[in-house]
Amino acid sequence: MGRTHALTFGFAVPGGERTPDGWRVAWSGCAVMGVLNVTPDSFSDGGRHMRLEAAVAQAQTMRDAGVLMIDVGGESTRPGAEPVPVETELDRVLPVIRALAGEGVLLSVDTMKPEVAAAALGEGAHLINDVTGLRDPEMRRVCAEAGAPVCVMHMRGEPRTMQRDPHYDDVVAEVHTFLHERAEVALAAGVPSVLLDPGLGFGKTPAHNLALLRALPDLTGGPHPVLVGVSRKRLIDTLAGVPEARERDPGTLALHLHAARHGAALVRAHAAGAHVQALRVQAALDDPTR
Ligand code: HH2
Repeated sequence: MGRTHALTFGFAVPGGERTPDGWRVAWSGCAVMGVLNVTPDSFSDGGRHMRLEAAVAQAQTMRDAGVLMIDVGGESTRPGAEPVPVETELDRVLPVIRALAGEGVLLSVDTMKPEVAAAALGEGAHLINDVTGLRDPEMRRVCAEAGAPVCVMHMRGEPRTMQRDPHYDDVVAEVHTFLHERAEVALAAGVPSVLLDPGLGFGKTPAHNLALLRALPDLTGGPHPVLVGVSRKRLIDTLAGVPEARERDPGTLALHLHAARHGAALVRAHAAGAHVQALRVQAALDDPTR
């Protein structure tokens, strides 16, 4: 069996157990965060789940496949993406959160905006996935007040410009130090628990991404669960020559299985069912009682 990971929430959540500190969701080995983008322009699933029925059906399929949580996003963060106004993001995300709130699966919201986070948490979301790593102090306040955990991700710059010649003296040290510092700040502000994410593809060259993937044991050996997300990203094209994003699931699985073997608690994936299956097989291989 893999290592046990846990997140603490300040409110009752699906699969959560009451503890003196709040509600605890624990799992062993690597679980799946299914991606549900309610956007017209996400790089691999843009426009596919803009209708509410399509989004709900996709979420139910992922839940039934066995994902631990579903990450709902209303703003693309692909390299070069333009920001969307708060109202637009709210209009995309809130109906989906409302529809899924009773579906018995943890709901994360992929947003950089405290207004969107607050409204989504008010409608039944459980966790905030902030690709800016809580840059905005208001985001910390919103999450702490609601009792919601945060996925703290590392990004160099902003999506519009982040892939313009990113530079680090020591990418692994810089990213890991950033994540540990942001985690401390978040916990000190009252956020009940955090996930850490090295932010693969966010202001990083292929060499930076590979260095971070190879250094995962340094990050996963720490006190916080680690999320890894390379699903269908350009890195797979660079490594294996797959220009079409939707054809990158085999390469995604190879990298996510590596992440799982090196201690990742969650992988963020579009092909959620394939990931649940592959991770179960890998976990069985690693289980000496089988
Ligand atoms: N990657 C994307 C979006 N959000 N969040 C975390 N924590 N980690 C990631 O690696 C990550 C993320 C980009 O992928 P996707 O959501 O498919 O595309 P888009 O940003 O175009 O909607």
